[in-house]
Amino acid sequence: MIHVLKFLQVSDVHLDSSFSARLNFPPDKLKIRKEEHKGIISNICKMVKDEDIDIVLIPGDLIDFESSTADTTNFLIDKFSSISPIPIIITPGNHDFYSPSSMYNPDFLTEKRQSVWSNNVIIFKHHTFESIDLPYCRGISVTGISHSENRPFDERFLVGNIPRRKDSINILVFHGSRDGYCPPDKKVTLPFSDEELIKLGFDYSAIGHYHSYSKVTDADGNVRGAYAGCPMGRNLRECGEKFIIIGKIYENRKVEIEKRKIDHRTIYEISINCTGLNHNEAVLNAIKEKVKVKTVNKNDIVYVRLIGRFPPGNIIEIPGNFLKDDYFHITFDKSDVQPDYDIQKYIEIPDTADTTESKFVKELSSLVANASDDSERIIIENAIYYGLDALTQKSVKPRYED
Ligand SMILES: [Mn+2]
Repeated sequence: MIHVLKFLQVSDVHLDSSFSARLNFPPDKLKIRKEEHKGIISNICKMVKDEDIDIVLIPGDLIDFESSTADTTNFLIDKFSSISPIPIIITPGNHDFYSPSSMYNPDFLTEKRQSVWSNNVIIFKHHTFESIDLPYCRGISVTGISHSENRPFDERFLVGNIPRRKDSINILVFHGSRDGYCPPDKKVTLPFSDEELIKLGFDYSAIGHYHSYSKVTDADGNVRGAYAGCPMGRNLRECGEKFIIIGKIYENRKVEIEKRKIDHRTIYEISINCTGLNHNEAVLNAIKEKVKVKTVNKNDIVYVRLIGRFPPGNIIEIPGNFLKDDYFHITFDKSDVQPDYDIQKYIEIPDTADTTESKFVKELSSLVANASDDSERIIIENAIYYGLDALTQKSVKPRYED
């Protein structure tokens, strides 16, 4: 069967946003990564030409307004005009919301003596759903909505009826929160459920906001919408493979989508438990082994978090060049490793010289000796560590074994 429309969907690029400080990029690597971030746009434009894409769908957060620069705006305007007349549909999100003083307003760009968006770039500007027909893509109608400044999207906008064109293939494009998929600490905006979306009757919905790929299918297993997620990772909440979507819509309204990786690097967060590793080389070996298993190739970005307990007084030392040549970038975070207490030392303190810590350890150790079974013994042993954390470090960190 021949498709009637081939689309490319990308969102949540967040151009001009900062990269996580925790990834600890040295200046040269950060510079490369920033170029690669912009390179996503160049790659997309190339794909549009190479793969005969009919339309580009961008459901929001293309750019971060708070930190955006005129340079990036001009870059986008230039790149997008290079694929004219292929339509590029933009429905601004909560990070690139439409406002009179936004780069999405051509009058504002003119005022600032910047060039304006080419005719193939279609930007939705209103806080309500609108439909447009596309002269370049016959029989296709696109419906979209824009986020705007100071107007929260708390209501369930997808409940009820959003007009569609009767004889067209109808595509819905928006930036919103699918119920049940919102990661912790992510803003809920323009919330909707799968049922609400499917009931609207659009042939396909291109959705932005969440940074992971996910698709919405109906009861018959047909694809009815999808999040591409962000196309490349910038921080530890964006670990793992990231994608854009290439999709095809057929005459019978069936939709086929394919996720495509366009960033050649992946961020991995790997935890190494140091408990029971009582010398530095053992820690280095454990890192080496696990990192090798969990990563894919030399292009990757690796964040190693050491956790657990290490003998008190000993310091984990990671040589400056450790595994550096094996990856684009690797960084080690030791800040979660806690000292492993020498319980015997507290028990051996004579009663006359007792400290609060030694009294506490002795008391609980006698409970360990009298524990009725293993599970009770483990609970009391853990309590000794938690108590020592509280007494010596004024904070309690959960033990890995819990
Ligand atoms: Mn967003």
